[in-house]
Amino acid sequence: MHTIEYYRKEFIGYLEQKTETKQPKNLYEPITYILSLGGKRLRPVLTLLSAEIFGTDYKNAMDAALAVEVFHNFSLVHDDIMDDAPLRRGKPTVHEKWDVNTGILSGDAMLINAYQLFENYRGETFRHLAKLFSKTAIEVCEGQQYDVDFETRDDVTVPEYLKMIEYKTAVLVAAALKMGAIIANASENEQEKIYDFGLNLGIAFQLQDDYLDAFGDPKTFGKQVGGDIIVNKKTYLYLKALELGTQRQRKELLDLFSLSPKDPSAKVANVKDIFLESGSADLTQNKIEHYTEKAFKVLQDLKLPDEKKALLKTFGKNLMRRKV
Ligand code: DMA
Ligand code: MG
Ligand code: MG
Ligand code: MG
Repeated sequence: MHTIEYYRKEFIGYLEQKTETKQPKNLYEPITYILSLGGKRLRPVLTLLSAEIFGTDYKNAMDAALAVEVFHNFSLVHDDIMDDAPLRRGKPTVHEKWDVNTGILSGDAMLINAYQLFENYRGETFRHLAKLFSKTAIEVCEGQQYDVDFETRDDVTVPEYLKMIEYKTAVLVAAALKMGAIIANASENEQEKIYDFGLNLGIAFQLQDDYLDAFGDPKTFGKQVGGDIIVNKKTYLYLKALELGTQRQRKELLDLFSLSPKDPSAKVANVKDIFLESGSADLTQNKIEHYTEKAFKVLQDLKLPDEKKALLKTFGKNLMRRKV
């Protein structure tokens, strides 16, 4: 086993070496642009980590890790179009730098590229990886569809929101881990457990993503702070503020979310105040912790040496302390 940082470095080396392959000529630039902007490389690191935890060399999982990362970046390019986001990793989003058509097409090409990477696996391993990948891709699309539908709905419930973030975000985190387990030939029971760990961690991750979208530091966040508020995303912060707020706070929040304001920065500031004053911001922090702890509980049932579980726990703990 190695450190998390070691897996990240190894993965970045592999990514740089492989980015040149199979890109359509006219989409080469936007694809290499988004893939080389950086980011945390969380999901591919999870695939490598999981492969070694379940007993195979991480190098055997490199192509699956790359598929996961390329898929993730495809979903980001399309996500930024859907969310009307100007910034990604501190730089203009693909549709801002080029145009929406380029964003759609380069995203599509990346999705196909990601799938093709599984061709490097054989037999049952290929079959299981490809099946998991397709299932995950469809669920992510479904989650993303709910996410945009929620922008114009005013009857979204907390369970609906939690299901939506499970689909759009957590299933990929879970699949990244399960792919490592598949490549290492882990038992079905182990595969299910590590998937479940990933789902809970992924839900915590998205809750935190939503929290940081409102309360992140604009100097380091890399995305537009307040972007979710500007486009009326029905996040946990919003739903809980409506539930917990006073009559006045609820009315103000509904008003702020019902009009497109002339001054979005005033909207963002006012909404953030309501998130804080209603107690919703604190509650969201508790919920992040709740899902992280739930993930750690699942780990207890996995038959793995303590030091391997500790590595996954460190990963989870670092994730919860992130600022970007
Ligand atoms: C993103 O949710 C989900 C997917 C599938 C890309 P989001 O829009 O909150 O992500 P981000 O904050 O990175 O734009
Ligand atoms: Mg987004
Ligand atoms: Mg989105
Ligand atoms: Mg977000």
